Amino acid sequence: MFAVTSVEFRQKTAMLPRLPFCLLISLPVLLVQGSTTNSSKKSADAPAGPVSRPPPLPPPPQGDPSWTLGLRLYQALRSDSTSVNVLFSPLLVASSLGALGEGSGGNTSNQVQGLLNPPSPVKVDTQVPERLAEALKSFSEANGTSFHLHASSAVFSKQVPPVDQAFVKQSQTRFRVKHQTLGKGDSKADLKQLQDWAKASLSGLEGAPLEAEIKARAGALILANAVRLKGLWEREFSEESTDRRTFLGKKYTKVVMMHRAGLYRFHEDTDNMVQVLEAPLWGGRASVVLLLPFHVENLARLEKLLTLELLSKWLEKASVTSVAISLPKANITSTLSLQKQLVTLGLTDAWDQKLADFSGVSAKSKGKLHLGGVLHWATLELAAQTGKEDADLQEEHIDRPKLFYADHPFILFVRDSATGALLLMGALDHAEGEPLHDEL
Ligand SMILES: *[C@@H]1O[C@H](CO)[C@@H](O)[C@H](O)[C@H]1NC(C)=O
Ligand SMILES: *[C@@H]1O[C@H](CO)[C@@H](O)[C@H](O)[C@H]1NC(C)=O
Ligand SMILES: *[C@@H]1O[C@H](CO)[C@@H](O)[C@H](O)[C@H]1NC(C)=O
Ligand SMILES: CC(=O)N[C@H]1CO[C@H](CO)[C@@H](O)[C@@H]1O
Repeated sequence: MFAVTSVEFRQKTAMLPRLPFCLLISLPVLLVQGSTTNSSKKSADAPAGPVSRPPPLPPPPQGDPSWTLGLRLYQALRSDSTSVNVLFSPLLVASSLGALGEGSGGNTSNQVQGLLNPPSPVKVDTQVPERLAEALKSFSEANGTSFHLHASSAVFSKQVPPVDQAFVKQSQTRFRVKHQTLGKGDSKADLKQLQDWAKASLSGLEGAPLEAEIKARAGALILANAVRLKGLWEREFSEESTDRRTFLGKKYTKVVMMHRAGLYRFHEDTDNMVQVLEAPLWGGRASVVLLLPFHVENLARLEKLLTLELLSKWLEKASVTSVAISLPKANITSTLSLQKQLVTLGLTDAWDQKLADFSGVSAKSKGKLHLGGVLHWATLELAAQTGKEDADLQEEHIDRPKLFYADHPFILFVRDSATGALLLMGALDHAEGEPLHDEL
């Protein structure tokens, strides 16, 4: 039933002059293999399965606190041109800031609100805490179905006055932020404690090293988030581990590419020269959105274009299309200290012992309690697996697929289908692999 032929692929690929010649020859074969891998299994007796119709679109990014914060934070991080492979959870950062906001007053509180609401004129959405709590719940319920997720948030305190128990309880039940105490040791001991927490939160995985220094003075509050996700596709990709191709990132490297031809939400913005693809994860509770420039380039041009309006438009325009996808098998791992970026975005008073108002965290907070750090550990695994092998999926009728060949840097999002919230945002600029010396 698959209308995919090598001839069609050759015609397609021949129109892409940037692809090295060696890829032109072998790509069609692999894609066809990928698309036909056990497609016959379900075709005989499969009636209209539960996933036969495209599920309804999630709520758009505009107006969602995780997207509002996520996009601004992403752009602040990427304004540093040395940034490589950034990844973070806008939902977890927003929730931790939301918890802190509940413990703050005055200008500190206003500045936190400013991060979670659309900019000038700040229109405060009183539903922000509820929205965040609902999104956290939705993602946690998708764990084990659409992805394997490990996620923790904590507020560490260093030699602080007694902390209000109502704040502790509210942070934990609503925002899933646990209160932890940093020991009396020096900054080296603090760092060790934080890194051990991150490692345990990532279920034993060693995150990337933290570049920033941690100097927690007495009265410091440190927000920490750790997230590790492995997505499980609705439909499996094929991979041939011995078949290595070139990823044209910061450095050219040899990587394993995964392939699949199928029906996906897809949009091509020819003015901005970017392809937008949304691939559902198993069970339909979440999806991965990829933004890929038409040609090999670093992501700076695309990043300057990004606004919530444009993203919402792209996601809305994406329609079910035959697409032949190739993705690198890769991990994106990133450890971040977000102080500089949050200051740039307007969170200024919280860091200053004299200006910070954390009266909701402790009654005796004046002149002492302040924000000492916002740390973030994240890792995402891009692999070929699906959620369940014998999912009752309908056969797809693929016709002259568009090529989505991600052999160069792309931006990626993981969003929740029910609430539309943004669990992860990141960029793959460099894929680990054997370096290629004779650059093409
Ligand atoms: C809050 O910020 C405004 C504007 O920056 C400033 O005029 C005011 O004094 C601040 N209030 C407090 C309590 O610090
Ligand atoms: C997801 O499920 C795994 C395995 O059951 C569990 O270890 C992990 O803590 C869960 N993650 C979250 C965020 O609940
Ligand atoms: C990604 O990380 C996982 C877990 O550490 C590992 O098993 C896998 O081999 C890694 N994938 C790649 C492509 O390096
Ligand atoms: C290409 C391939 O893997 N084909 C397999 C599909 O599944 C049937 C049984 O369900 C196998 O017999 C085929 O070998």
